[in-house]
Amino acid sequence: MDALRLERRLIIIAVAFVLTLFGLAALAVNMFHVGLPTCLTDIKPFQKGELITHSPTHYELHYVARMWEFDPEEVTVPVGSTIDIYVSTRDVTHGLILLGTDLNLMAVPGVVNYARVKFDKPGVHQLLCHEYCGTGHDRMAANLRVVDLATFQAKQSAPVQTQPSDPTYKLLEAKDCLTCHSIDGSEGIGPTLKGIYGRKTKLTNGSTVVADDVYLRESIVNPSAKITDGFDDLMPKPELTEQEVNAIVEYLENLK
Ligand code: HEC
Ligand SMILES: [Cu+2]
Repeated sequence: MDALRLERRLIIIAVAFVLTLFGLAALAVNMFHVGLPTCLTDIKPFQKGELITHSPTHYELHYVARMWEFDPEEVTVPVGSTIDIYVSTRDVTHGLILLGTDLNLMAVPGVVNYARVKFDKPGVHQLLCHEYCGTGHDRMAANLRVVDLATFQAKQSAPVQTQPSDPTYKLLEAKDCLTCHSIDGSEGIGPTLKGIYGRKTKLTNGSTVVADDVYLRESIVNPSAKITDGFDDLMPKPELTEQEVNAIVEYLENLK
């Protein structure tokens, strides 16, 4: 008889223990907003990154990891936003951590992982890969910016490329391009870069060219090859990597 009572007591203790654990987990989720990572097998992995606005303070963010970058690389949301973050990979397994938050998700081929993060303070969070994925692993980085509402609204209404936070804008500034070239249409030591893509440019040799990718690239890496009419051969040959030249050409194509 005693053994039976003891057994019953042990069972009650065990059940109480399990219920307490569930209770604590529920408390963590509801009171302390601890996000439990979920593996969503019913969503198909996506190929493109995207920020979807559900409301001014609720966003859905699709990150795609691949060797060796994240898409999107730059995301900006206002303070107070909640973001539902979904991650996919296009190739191998990557791991995403968002510095300054609890976000830590694996990007595993074939599945979508999910976590919800709320951003209460302004700042820049770096997204990094923590799963070694090849030689470019340590280059994998992206930024998630949390800005105050006024900054966010100003950014929404202006074209993205001319934002000082744009990495290529920063590059142009760092390489002194903007001391001779404006991006707002005003004249300087050099012609304005606003609307340059597809523009008909008269050259000092009397011919006219249409500024396409090839011309833009040449104007940047070999400034003296063709001189724009009305200007002097004053542009120094810049020191740029192939990647930087690509970024600038792409930037100029979008600088309407
Ligand atoms: C010291 C001034 C100066 C700096 C610095 C400078 N440029 Fe120039 N740039 C010029 C001048 C002057 C011209 C027009 C003469 C010519 O075609 O070389 C020009 C021409 C150009 C053109 C062709 C414009 C057209 O109308 O077809 C492009 C594109 C260009 N620059 C991009 C850049 C980029 C990108 C940088 C930074 C890496 C840069 N420039 C830095 C002075 C400058
Ligand atoms: Cu990676």
